[in-house]
Amino acid sequence: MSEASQIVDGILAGDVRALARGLSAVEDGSPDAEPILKAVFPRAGKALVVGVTGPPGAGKSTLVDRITARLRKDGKSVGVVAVDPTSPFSGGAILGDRIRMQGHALDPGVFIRSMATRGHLGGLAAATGHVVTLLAASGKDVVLVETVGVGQDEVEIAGAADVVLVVLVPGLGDEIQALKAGIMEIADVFVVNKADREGVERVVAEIQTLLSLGDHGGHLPEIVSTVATRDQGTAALLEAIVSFRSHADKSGVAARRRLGQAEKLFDETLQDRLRDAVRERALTAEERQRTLARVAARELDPFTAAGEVVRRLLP
Ligand SMILES: Nc1nc2c(ncn2[C@@H]2O[C@H](COP(=O)(O)OP(=O)(O)OP(=O)(O)O)[C@@H](O)[C@H]2O)c(=O)[nH]1
Ligand SMILES: [Mg+2]
Repeated sequence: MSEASQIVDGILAGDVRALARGLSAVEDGSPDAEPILKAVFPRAGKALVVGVTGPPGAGKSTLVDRITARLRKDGKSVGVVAVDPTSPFSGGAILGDRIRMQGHALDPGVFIRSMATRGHLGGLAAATGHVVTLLAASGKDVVLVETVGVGQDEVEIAGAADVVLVVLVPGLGDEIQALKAGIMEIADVFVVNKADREGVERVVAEIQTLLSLGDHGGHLPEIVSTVATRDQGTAALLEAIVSFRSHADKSGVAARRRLGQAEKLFDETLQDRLRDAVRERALTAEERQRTLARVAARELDPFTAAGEVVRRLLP
C-alpha cells in the first residue's frame, strides 16, 4: 500500500498520527497531498464548521476553548484550526499563547492545529480549507476555525464556514465602522465578549444599527454577550450557533452556501490547473519572457498574445 493510501485509511479511521501526517503533507505541499485530499473529500462533509473571527485580543481563543469544553461535555469531538495570517512566527510560545487550549492538550477528542505563516500553496485560505477537510474526514463533529483580523484572507477563511461568529468587545468605537466593510457582512452570530467591561450596550446598539441597514435573508443575526474568561454566556452562544444552523438548513441558506463554496473550490482549482497546463504545454518560461518583453515594448498587445497561447492549448 502506498504511503498516501495508508494515511487516508488512518485518517478515515480517526487515527491521530495519520491525521498529523496528512496535515503535514498538505501544509508542505507534498506530492501526497492531492491524492490524500481527493480520497477523503467525499467523507469530509459531516462536520459542523464554525468560523470565529474578530480583532486581535477580542477573546476568540478563550471562547473557542470554552465552546470546546461544552462540546466535549456533550460527547462531541472537536478540531481546532488557529489561523494567524499576520504572524511571521510558526509555532512556539506565541502561538501557544494565542490558542489558549492547554486544558485540552491531553484530550484525544480534541485536535488542535495552528497555521501561522503565509506562502501556502494556493494561498492561505485554500490551505486552511484543506486542513478543515482533513479534520472533518477524521470524524471530528465540530471544527472551529479561529482567524485574527479583518483582511481579505480572514473574510475568505471565515466565509467558508457553516456558521460564522464575529467577536467584538466594548470600547472598539470607530473600529466597528472599519470592520463594517468586510467582516460584518459575513456574521451569522455576533458575540460581544468582555461583557464584564463598560460599554456593552453601546456595542450592541451599534451592531443593531448596522444590521438594520443590511439585508440578512430573513434571519437577523443574533447578538450574544459573553464573558469568556468566566464562561458566562457561552451556553447561549452555543444555542445561537445551533439555532442559526437549523435556520440555515431549513431556509436553504446552508445549501446555497455549500453551492457557493463548491463554485469557489472548483473555479480556483480549474484556474490552477489551467495555469499549470499553460506553463507545461503552451508557453515555456523563455517564450513567456519574450512575450512579456514584446508587450512591454508595445510590439504586441496582451489580447493577441494571450489569445495565441489559448489557441495553442485548445486548438
Ligand atoms: N475581562 C475579560 N477579559 C477577557 C475575556 N475574554 C478573554 N479575555 C482576555 O483577553 C485576552 C485575549 O484573549 P484571547 O482569547 O487570547 O483573545 P484572541 O482574540 O484569541 O487574541 P488573538 O488570537 O491574539 O487575536 C486574554 O488576556 C484573555 O484572558 C472576557 O470576557 N473578559
Ligand atoms: Mg487567539
